[in-house]
Amino acid sequence: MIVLLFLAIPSFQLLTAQLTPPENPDLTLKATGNQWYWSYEYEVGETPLSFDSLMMKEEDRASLGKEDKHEYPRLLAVDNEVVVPIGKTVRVLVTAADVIHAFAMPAFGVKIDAVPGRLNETWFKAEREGLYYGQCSELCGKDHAYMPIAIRVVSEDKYKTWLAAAATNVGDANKALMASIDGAAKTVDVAANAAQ
Ligand SMILES: [Cu+2]
Repeated sequence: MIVLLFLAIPSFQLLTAQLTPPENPDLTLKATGNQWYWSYEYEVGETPLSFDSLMMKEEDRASLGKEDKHEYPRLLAVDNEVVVPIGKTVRVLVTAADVIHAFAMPAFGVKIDAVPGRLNETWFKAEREGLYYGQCSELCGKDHAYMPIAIRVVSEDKYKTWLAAAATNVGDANKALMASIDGAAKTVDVAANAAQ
């Protein structure tokens, strides 16, 4: 009992911290799990931006400009990444459209169930630019292993440019963003995924 008590106190504190943003979020994102991909919605402006994010097929590497297998690993790379600004508190609302999934991003310390009919809330604040990968973490059917999560953390300027372009065409916005990152000196490529 005594040992359990000592474990319980910090555990509950950590649980609360994981679910409560430390300040008013700068951006709210909604992630919806589907069999078998994620769809995202940005709460921005009058019309929310929304798009689907599917695992990249190997044959699409060239057309997506994602030939670099270190940066875009097989089974983790997606067609459309979530793009967020660095150093901002991002609230993530997580739900599912069909069965239970789970939104997990180990490098951000985020893992939360995506339950149909229920809106779970978590948050993160990315401190390094780069491309981060996570996976669905609740067995959700035959393609459970093939619905990765990819979040790209970029500077505020790049985020704003991307957001404006994404309103018309997400695919083109992503290509322009990738080009602007490749053009600049790459300080961080695939960041901190070793934390997994
Ligand atoms: Cu799943």
